[in-house]
Amino acid sequence: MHDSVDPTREEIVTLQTHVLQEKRRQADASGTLSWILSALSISAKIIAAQLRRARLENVLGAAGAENVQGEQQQKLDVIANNVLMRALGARDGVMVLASEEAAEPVVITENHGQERGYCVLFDPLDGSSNLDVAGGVGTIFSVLRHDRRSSRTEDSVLQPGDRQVAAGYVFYGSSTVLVLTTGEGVDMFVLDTSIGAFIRVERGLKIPATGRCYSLNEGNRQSFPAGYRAYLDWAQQNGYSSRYVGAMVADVHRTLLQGGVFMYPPTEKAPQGKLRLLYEANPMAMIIEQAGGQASDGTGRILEVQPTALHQRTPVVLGSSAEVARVMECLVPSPEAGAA
Ligand code: AHM
Ligand code: MG
Repeated sequence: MHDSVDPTREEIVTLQTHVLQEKRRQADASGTLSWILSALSISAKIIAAQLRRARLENVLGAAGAENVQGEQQQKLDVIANNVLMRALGARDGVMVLASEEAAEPVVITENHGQERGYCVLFDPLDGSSNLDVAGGVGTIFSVLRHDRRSSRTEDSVLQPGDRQVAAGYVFYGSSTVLVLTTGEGVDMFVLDTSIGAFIRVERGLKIPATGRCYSLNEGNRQSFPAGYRAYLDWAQQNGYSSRYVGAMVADVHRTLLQGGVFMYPPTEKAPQGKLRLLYEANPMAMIIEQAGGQASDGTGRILEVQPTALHQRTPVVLGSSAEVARVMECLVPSPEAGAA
């Protein structure tokens, strides 16, 4: 007999439905977080549409200004940033927005006493140097509950990553994929452009425990600390593959699905690495940990780092548990290994 699947068991769940279901599960939810996630979803759809038409509408290339990190802003960095600022800035309960593209946090609601405010931090268009070659790029976001103990409203963004209430990214690749955690596992959605909705394609996503692949900018090898060079020697002697897109979202997405380790080590030019703690490393670390992997800054958990500045950088080592552990062994040799 033909082994048919009962269609009533094959739910169709959009991101919107998913967020409503989550809200119902978290009995105390005011609905504010749902509104924020819906603003992020709308932003992702607008940005995805803009990206597809970028070459046709001549919005590729530099915007002519540098951002606060001294990097050339692409026109699409500015467009994506404006979309997110508009979509999120209008939502009730958003206290502070912070972006890679803005020097300071933007205070939306100057009301320190408000009960249920949130801070949303984002990198509007990560990997934007890939845009001119139609490469993969992404949006990364982190949501924190507003900390009423902070001395100024804007300082509330300076919380360790383990206080994130939601985090995720949107990968604009051959399809547009949104990966989300609200602290109870990781779910994945794909944009169905024919109906304009993100459809859930994976629940409780788990990263493979191992993966024979490393991902980092090997062109910087000469200036990596010795431990990273030792790891690369070990990986190459053991038949590992190398994969590097140069857009964190694309590299982390592949690592999440296929296993392996993604790294951005310290270099001579960038002694703290290149990636930003609050809106790149923290949200990715939460996703990876929620999927059963590990995320380290080379000494300890990224999510435990107490931030001191909005745009501070951190080294990043994240991915499959066994692979991160292997890198850590090379970075912090065990006393026995040293004695041998
Ligand atoms: P961006 O946020 O300005 O685009 O920079 C971050 C990007 C990451 O996506 C990627 O992992 C890294 O920079 C690549 O840097 P490099 O070219 O030094 O390898
Ligand atoms: Mg970035």
